[in-house]
Amino acid sequence: MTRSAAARLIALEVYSVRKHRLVYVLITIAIVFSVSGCFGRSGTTPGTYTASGFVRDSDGNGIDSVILGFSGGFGTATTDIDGKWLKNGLRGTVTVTPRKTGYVFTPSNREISRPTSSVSFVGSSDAAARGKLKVSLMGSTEPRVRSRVALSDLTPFDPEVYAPPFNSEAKGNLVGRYTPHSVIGTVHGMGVASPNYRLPLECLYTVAEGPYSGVILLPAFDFAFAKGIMYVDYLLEHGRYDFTVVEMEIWGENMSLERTDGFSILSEVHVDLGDEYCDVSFPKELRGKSHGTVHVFQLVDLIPLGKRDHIALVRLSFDHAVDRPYIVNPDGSYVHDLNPYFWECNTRMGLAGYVIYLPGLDLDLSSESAHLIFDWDLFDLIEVYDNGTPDDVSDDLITLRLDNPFPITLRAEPYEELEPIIGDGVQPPEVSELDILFFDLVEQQVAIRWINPPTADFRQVHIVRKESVPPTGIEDGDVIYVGSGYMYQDDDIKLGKEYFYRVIVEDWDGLLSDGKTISIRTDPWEFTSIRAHAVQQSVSVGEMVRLWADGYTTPGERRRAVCRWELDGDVGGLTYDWRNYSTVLDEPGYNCDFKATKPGVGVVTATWGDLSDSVTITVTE
Ligand SMILES: [Ca+2]
Ligand SMILES: [Ca+2]
Repeated sequence: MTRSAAARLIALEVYSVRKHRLVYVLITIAIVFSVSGCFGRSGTTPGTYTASGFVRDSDGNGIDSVILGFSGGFGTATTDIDGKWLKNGLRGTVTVTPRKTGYVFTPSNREISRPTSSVSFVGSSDAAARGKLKVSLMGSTEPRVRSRVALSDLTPFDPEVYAPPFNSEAKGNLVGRYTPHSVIGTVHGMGVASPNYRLPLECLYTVAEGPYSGVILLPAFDFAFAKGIMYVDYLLEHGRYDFTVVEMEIWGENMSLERTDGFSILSEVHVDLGDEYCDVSFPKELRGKSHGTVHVFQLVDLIPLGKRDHIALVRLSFDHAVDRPYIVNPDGSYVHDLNPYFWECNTRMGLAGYVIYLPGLDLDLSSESAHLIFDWDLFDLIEVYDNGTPDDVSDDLITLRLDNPFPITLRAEPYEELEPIIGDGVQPPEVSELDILFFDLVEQQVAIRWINPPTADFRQVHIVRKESVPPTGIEDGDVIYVGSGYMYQDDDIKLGKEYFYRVIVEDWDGLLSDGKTISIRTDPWEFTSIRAHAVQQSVSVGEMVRLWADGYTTPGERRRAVCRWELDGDVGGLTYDWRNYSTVLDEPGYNCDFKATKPGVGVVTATWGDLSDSVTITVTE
């Protein structure tokens, strides 16, 4: 692993630790969308299936005595003290509806049609929790009135913070402005915060790798066309509309994370620069992606700031307390102890990348349900400077607008359900960036990610699945998904098979694309060795250490190994949830934490099947 790759992973880790509690909430919520298999249980009647799940509050605590009603005469189930419920003998498509006096549930019901162990709900005892909240990213490529957010008294970005030559006259004259037609980016996370809480606006999916953790699958969007990307109704629990910060983190460069760890990270700005630059190959453009007069750049290569070689994570904070846009850490270097908020708090984080504060958060969501829109003004976003040589276009400089590299505003609009759009009569284009992964972790699952096509009359996609051979069309195989989403987790799978998925786009004319097909084998992960790791092996009493275990396959590929964890030595305890500590964890997981309580030497052992590996940890006063 190169040093910079290691730095990237560390930054992700730091960030995920900081968000630990939020991730926990996220898993509670995200799991609502995941359907995982526990088929093949003994004692079930042929043709019937078993479903189970949890009902928890937004802090992750189980809610007991919730009655779950099942449509079709299948009766009810009731949650236990941990919020868990289970129902045998279901058949066909059944709607599950939770109820408990004084509680409101998100979602209010769910439809199931196959074995699943994660039909979960988030409950709130705040009866005022009503309404819907939706978040979208929208890019406008048309000239228009800038924003409904008051921008009158803003000070533009100070060009002195830009990297050379953009901080001086050396860049030459502005010779062109262009509007990108596609801005593809991976969203690392979004959230809202106030001095009293932080909550994620989660569009992420996870694959469980232990009781409280999961592999995070990051979505990617085309910011020019992404609409209605997520529903964040759970924010309305406890009347949490009084946040003063909305934040979003996006990746600025393409990054191929190891396949078993999740989908690759994407960042591509597609812009047609016309005939003048047809034969010019800019030093930082993605040559394999550029075509004709269209040039493709990673976002970070268009940002006129410094330290390109560091992590290209761009953190945008829309903050009520900010009266002008400004950049923290404009050189993009690693910040070890950033307090991301203006109020006094204990929140500390490490981050490599840019932190950009944008003003104008003035949202009132308390009176009615709302639609939060991250509105990216793409019109003339790209500027070209002649580099002081007006007669030579080959050395011209390309950058985001220097007056404001991030013309993004956040606004709230009345909530509306998706309305039909007038079709253009043309067959829709295909999805792009179609990708697939197989996971053999706590459960077995195939995950598929795609970007919906950049067409105004896009309606939804259909995913058709078939074993062993590719589906030839929408009628050939099982339709496993219909919707306008961007990711699908398929856990109704068998091991040792090859599955083909055809993703077909439907537009508002009712026209279908031919479809794109992708396939994967579901062979179980067999390890020939495992290796346990600790972030550090020498700690003081009171400190925590993260441990994890990797498994290696015969071809030598590294994958996450879901192991049993055991501590030998009276020096502390192991935990998944930072609340309960023990010497043996009763469920397997990919990672756990060790807390040191006494000086001495302890040995932590991870076991996977017949394989095991140990880490020695020395605890000092
Ligand atoms: Ca020039
Ligand atoms: Ca059409």
